[in-house]
Formats: sequence, C-alpha cells, structure tokens
Amino acid sequence: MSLNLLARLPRPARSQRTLLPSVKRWGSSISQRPGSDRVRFPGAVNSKFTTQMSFINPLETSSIPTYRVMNSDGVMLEKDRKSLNVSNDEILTWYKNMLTVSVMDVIMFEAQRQGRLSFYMVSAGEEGISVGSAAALTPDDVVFAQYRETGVFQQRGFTLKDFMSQLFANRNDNGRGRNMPVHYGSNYPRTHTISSPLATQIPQASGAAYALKLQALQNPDTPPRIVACYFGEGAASEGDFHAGLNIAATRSCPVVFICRNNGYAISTPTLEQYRGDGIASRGVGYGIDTIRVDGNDIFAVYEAMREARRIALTDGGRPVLIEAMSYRVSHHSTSDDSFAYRARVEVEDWKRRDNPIIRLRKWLENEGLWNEDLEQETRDQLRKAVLKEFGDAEREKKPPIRAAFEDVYDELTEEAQEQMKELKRILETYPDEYDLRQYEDGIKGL
Ligand SMILES: Cc1ncc(C[n+]2csc(CCOP(=O)(O)OP(=O)(O)O)c2C)c(N)n1
Repeated sequence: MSLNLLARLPRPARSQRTLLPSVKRWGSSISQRPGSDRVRFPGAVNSKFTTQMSFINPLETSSIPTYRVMNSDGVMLEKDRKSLNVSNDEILTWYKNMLTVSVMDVIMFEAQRQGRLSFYMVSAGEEGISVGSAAALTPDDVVFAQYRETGVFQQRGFTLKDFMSQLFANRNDNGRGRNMPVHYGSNYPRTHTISSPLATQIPQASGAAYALKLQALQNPDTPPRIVACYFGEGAASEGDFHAGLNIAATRSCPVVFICRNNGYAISTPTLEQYRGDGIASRGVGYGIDTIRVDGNDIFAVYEAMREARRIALTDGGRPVLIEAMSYRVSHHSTSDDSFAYRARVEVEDWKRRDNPIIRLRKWLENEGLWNEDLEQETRDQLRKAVLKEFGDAEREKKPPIRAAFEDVYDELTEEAQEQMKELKRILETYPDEYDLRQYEDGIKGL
C-alpha cells in the first residue's frame, strides 16, 4: 500500500494510540550502529556486549531485601521516622479487624470440627497482609482474592452476618449458597467472588485492570482505580501466574499483585515449589516494579501497598508486585493435619516468635493506646458478636431450591426448566425421603 493510500485510511482514535506502553524501548532506530558497545537486537535493546562468558548464577546474587518498618517488639526501626500519615483511630481499627478475623477463625475452625459447617480455612499469621493492604484501597478499587484473605473482606466492610451467611450457605448469602465456605464475594466494595481453581484470578485481574485503564482513557473524570490481586506462593507456580503478569506488563495495566508467601502450599514447602529468590525475583523478570515486605509488619504492608497503588496509576497504568513474607501457622484447611509434614515445634516457635497481631499490639501498648483490660474486653465482645451471628445464620433458612438452577446462564434454559419439573415430581413422589423444611418456601421454592 502506498503512503498516499495509507493517508486516506482513518487514523485510530487518539485514546487507542495512547494505549501503547508508555515505556520507550529504543531511540530513533533499532539498527546496529557501527562500533556501538550495546546490543541493538530488538529483543534486548540495552544489553552491552561482553567478551566475558559468564552464566548468571542465582546463588551468587544476593536475595531481594525485605522491607520492614517496625521490629518484632513493635518498635519503629528508624527513630526519627516520619509518621505513617494514618490516625491512631485508624490503626486501632486495623488492630480490631485483625482480632475479629482471628476470633472468628478460632470459633469457625472449631465449629467445623463439630460438624456444624462443612469446611473452613483460617488466615492465622496472615491477618496483617490482608488488613494492611486493603487499608490502602478505596471501595471502588477492584479486588481478586484466593481464599486466605478474610482480612481484606473485614477491612472492606464485610459484616459478621455476611461472613456467617456465606459459611452456612443460607438465604442471606449473596452467593445463594452455591459455593463452599470461605468463597466470599461482594458487589460493593468491589470484591470478586473467590473460586477454588488456583491462580485463575491472576489473568482475570490483569484483564479487569486493562478495562479500568480503558475506562479512565474514555472518561478522564472517573476517579482513578486499580485492581488488587492476591494469591499464594504455591499458586504462583500455575501457568496463569505467568500469563497474568506478562499481559499486565506488556499492556501497562494498573494492577497490584500481592503474593502471600507463607512457606507452604498444603504439604509442599517452598524448597519444592521453586528454586529462585521467591516470587519477587520473577516480577523483575517481567519488567514489573517489585518489592518484598515483612508480612507480619502491618505498617510495612500498608506503606508498600499505598505506594504500589500510586505507582500503578502512574503513566496511565503500571503493574506492581508485592511479595509479603509470612508463615502459615495454621493447618492448610480443616481437611488438613499439618503435623503430618512439619514439626509441631516449628509452628509453636513461629506463633511465639512473631505474629502480625501481637506485633501491632506491642506498638499500641508502647504508644499508650492499648492495654490488657481493653484486650480482654474487645475479645469478649468479638466472641459474643461472632457467636450471635453464628447462631442466627445456622438457624436461618437455606435459599429456595430453584436457586440451584438459576444463574447457570443468565436465563433459565428449556432443559433447566425440564429438570426443575422432574425434580419437583421426584420430591412430591417421595416426600418422606427429602426434608424440605430448611429451604425457603419448601416445595413451592421450585
Ligand atoms: C488449579 C488447582 N490446583 C490445585 C488445587 C488444590 N489446592 C488448593 S489450595 C492449594 C495450595 C495453595 O497454596 P498457596 O497458593 O501457597 O496458598 P496457601 O494455601 O499457602 O495460602 C492447592 C494445591 C486447586 N485448588 N486448584
């Protein structure tokens, strides 16, 4: 096509042109200049020539450092450090949110052992990662979670009633009782519903962030928003992790990936999960701004997330990776006995030595904002509140039976309607075999 012909073709809309990554990888040309000391191959444009044949040995490069603000005694590491720019009231809310998750976890784990709900997963040791990072988000920011981020939901305003309705799959569950316990979701604040297949949320998060970017370009008055995407270090071995990070980098999407590296994926220790420098080193490989933080230090997590959010919104969009280090002090889930693959003493040691809740409590006590009486009083209140919602949710009716057929597609298909009729016929034919009293509207709910 001649240039003239090209000129007559409509140009792409301006917004589409600016969608291209803002990073310029080359100057005027990618051709090789004579005598240049740098490679001008299009695939690695800034690489210097070398006559030294040396393989990069990862064992000889030092490990990415771990950012922390306070030590395990709750003492700020830099004495003259500027404040966090967060009010004491807000910090107290974070503390209470971590406690709420912890108190609820202990009660619900026990309830599962008694057979009162089918399944549960606790967040013990990782409350600081979820509460601290969620504290830096706005309700309009979009979250994708894995399942060990109950603190994100708590910090974003999920109520005990919301948690219990989902756990007991009753008619107040906004997921209509269809998912396993702990697969929470909410329309607002924007928090996508959790699903079991690991890592699938990572490329979805990149896609959602790309959509937010387009939205901002088309409508510059919309408040800037990011996507926050959580996953474990085990999930990061899935292909979807690689797809998700690479697409976010090449399309410059405003997404913050938060990897909870808690040392285990069920029974698999990190030594069998990867041999590189954790997950953080991979972010660098994808050309993504990356930081590793102490996940037991809620201040470090909050600060890193706040800065990551700012970076993610720079130049129209840029992905960021945060690797938050912690230790999974709990069993993987109620279906797991972790002492089958790790020593009890290792777990006890971690519980005693470092914990995000105890660390913040020490800081609050040092500041004169907290004491033993307040701790006992708050724990009692929380325990009572959890047990009240627990009882109410357990007694509440299940959604109507028709909910099992709805939402498979947007509208009920003819086949689904036939199946509903067939189910109704069976339930009416064998009324003694099926107790429908627990479902809203009983047989009429079909
Ligand atoms: C695609 C897929 N494979 C395997 C599983 C089974 N599974 C559930 S949780 C889990 C371990 C995940 O570990 P990690 O991502 O480190 O998170 P953690 O449980 O430590 O918080 C596995 C293998 C799954 N749910 N989905």
